[in-house]
Amino acid sequence: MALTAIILLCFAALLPFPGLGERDHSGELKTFPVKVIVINDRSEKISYSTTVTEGWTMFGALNELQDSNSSFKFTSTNDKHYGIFLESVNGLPGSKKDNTYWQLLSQKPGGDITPLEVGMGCYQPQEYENLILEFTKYHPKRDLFHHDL
Ligand code: B12
Repeated sequence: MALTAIILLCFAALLPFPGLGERDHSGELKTFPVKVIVINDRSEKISYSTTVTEGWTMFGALNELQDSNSSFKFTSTNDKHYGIFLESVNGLPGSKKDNTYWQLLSQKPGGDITPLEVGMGCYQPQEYENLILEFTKYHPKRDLFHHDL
């Protein structure tokens, strides 16, 4: 009986569980601050702070901010190919009719402001990053082929 238990334990120790026990599964994920800057249709800038855990997406960061600060609100829709689309911020929606949308931009410490190349359901914010949500008008014909961001 004891021998069977020892054999089973040795076998279990050899089983491949890749990742388990490594840093990512140790429960020691770092949390860090990010800023969310909203630039609305009147070009007013409102700056918010929130805390993000390593590996969260931008969608997670915006949800955390919404849960902790009643003056920030957003809504999103699901695109079946590209994932989560930011639809409205603080009650102001983008509109296909008016060719407006909320553009997603980022500024890392000491860096330039650049548009994100993926949606907020994929993008993972980094430490001290500024996530910028800017209400923007697009040119429908030109943007059908590329983003002039
Ligand atoms: C036109 C276009 C837009 C227009 C769509 C509005 C409209 N009424 O047409 C606008 C300017 C709003 C737009 C915005 C963005 N877009 Co865009 N867009 C395109 C483009 C050039 C064509 C899409 C299209 O019309 N297809 C034809 C129609 C018939 O198919 P459809 O499935 O109905 O198209 C819809 C979706 O594509 C959706 N959509 C467009 N862009 C995005 C981005 C995301 C993240 C989501 C979830 C949905 C989505 O809007 C279309 C109309 O409803 C594609 C590239 C391409 N050539 O395909 C990039 C593309 C889809 N967009 C992209 C990106 C990154 C964005 C932005 C995140 C850019 C930014 N930094 O802000 C934002 C979304 C921000 C947000 N609020 O969440 C990437 C997606 C990459 C990815 N893996 O996530 C693509 C592939 C361009 C690229 N190569 O970088 N976009």
